[in-house]
Amino acid sequence: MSDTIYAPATAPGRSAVAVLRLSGPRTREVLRQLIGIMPEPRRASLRRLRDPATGGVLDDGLVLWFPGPASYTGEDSAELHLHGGMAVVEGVLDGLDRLGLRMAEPGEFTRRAFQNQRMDLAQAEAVADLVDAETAAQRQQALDQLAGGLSQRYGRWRDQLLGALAMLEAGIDFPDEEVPEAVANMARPPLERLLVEVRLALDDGKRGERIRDGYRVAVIGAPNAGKSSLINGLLGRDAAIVTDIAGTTRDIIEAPLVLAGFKLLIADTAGIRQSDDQIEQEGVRRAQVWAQDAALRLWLVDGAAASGDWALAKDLVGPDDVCLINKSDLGLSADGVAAEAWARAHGLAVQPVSLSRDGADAVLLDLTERVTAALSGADFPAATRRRHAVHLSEAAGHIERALGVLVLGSELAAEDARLAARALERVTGKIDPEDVLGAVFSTFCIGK
Ligand SMILES: Nc1nc2c(ncn2[C@@H]2O[C@H](COP(=O)(O)OP(=O)(O)O)[C@@H](O)[C@H]2O)c(=O)[nH]1
Ligand SMILES: [Mg+2]
Repeated sequence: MSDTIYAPATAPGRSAVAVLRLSGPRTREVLRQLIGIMPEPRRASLRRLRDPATGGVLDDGLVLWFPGPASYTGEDSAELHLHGGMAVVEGVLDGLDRLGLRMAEPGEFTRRAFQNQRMDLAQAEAVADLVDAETAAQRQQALDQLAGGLSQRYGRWRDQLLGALAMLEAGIDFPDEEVPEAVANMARPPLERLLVEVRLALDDGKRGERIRDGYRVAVIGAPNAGKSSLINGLLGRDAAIVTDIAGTTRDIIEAPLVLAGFKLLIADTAGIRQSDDQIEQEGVRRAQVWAQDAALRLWLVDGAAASGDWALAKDLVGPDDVCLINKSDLGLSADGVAAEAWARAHGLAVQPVSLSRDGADAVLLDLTERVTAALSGADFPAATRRRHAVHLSEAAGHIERALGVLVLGSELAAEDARLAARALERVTGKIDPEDVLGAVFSTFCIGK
């Protein structure tokens, strides 16, 4: 049986109200010692809390009593809504400690909810995501995941897989005559359909992860193209140093930006060029890595230059990226002409700007459209964390192998179908070992 835990559920520090939570078999007894007569279940009751040792008054507050199993954790639990002064909260925490209760680990309330089957692992992750949500899109995704949006998708795939598996297992039971072949032929179409569906879901541009973690936009280009000017224009503040000295920005400056309810992470990077300076070389290397991982690259070119520097960063961009030909106020020179021709030939969108004349506003509008198009979608995303995507592509691999060995007999294919089902089940935590659960719940805050 589990012990009884407690933790503040609100942020530490002075506040109007602070909430403490308790969960475990001793909750009822401890409440009685603090407040005397038990309140009605699930109704807020105003009570005087007293120190069980001295009888001294600790606070007047609202007490909520949630008898298990119909509670968040599935156990007997309670909430104390106290005045948010530090001495009040400290006093009650001390009292709970002296009564022999234990301070909860991060995520322990939700972990108990998971263990008592009040929610699955994907829903537990959604609780953490909701607590961390900073944008409307993050909030919506976390709420949908909490309501079962992700779990239902994986549950449906698993059911389809188990249907095919049942056919394969029937084939194993009839090892002679034409039956195995007939069975194998029956199992093929559902497995093929499932594989197509899973591959499609995986190929969604990491929509769910990018909503949760931020849509990463790398600003790249040769030194002096205007990268730092663009960052400052997009953020509306001086986040990066702008000078006419090439090589000023050496480390990556990452800044969050919210557009149309989506979180973006914009990075100012070191200008791409050959350099003997070790620090600058490292900066260029980091810029390249960041640019490769980004969802979108904004490639800046000094269009008024005629140095050939425009070509320094061209190997980092792809057809879905944007080429910004900067300094249009100075007129177009050889670099601008060459970059524009190259960019058009390679499928990039090309936009002339003058960042010293409010050019960032047009870029902001374009970014808003791009992030909305990239991250909106009808279905709940297949993965909102790397963990989900890893298990899903594992499942796809097994389904593919099952299809490949189908001609050799049902038995081999059944084994792979089973492994695919396992991989899907890991997402909702049906079969996860302790260490995986530990990794998930340790990222929670105390009191959740
Ligand atoms: N004339 C003109 N100068 C610009 C424009 N944008 C940036 N600059 C100047 O170009 C220089 C380099 O800009 P910066 O943003 O530091 O470039 P970075 O090295 O790519 O980060 C600075 O002196 C800026 O003031 C522009 O649109 N027109
Ligand atoms: Mg710079």
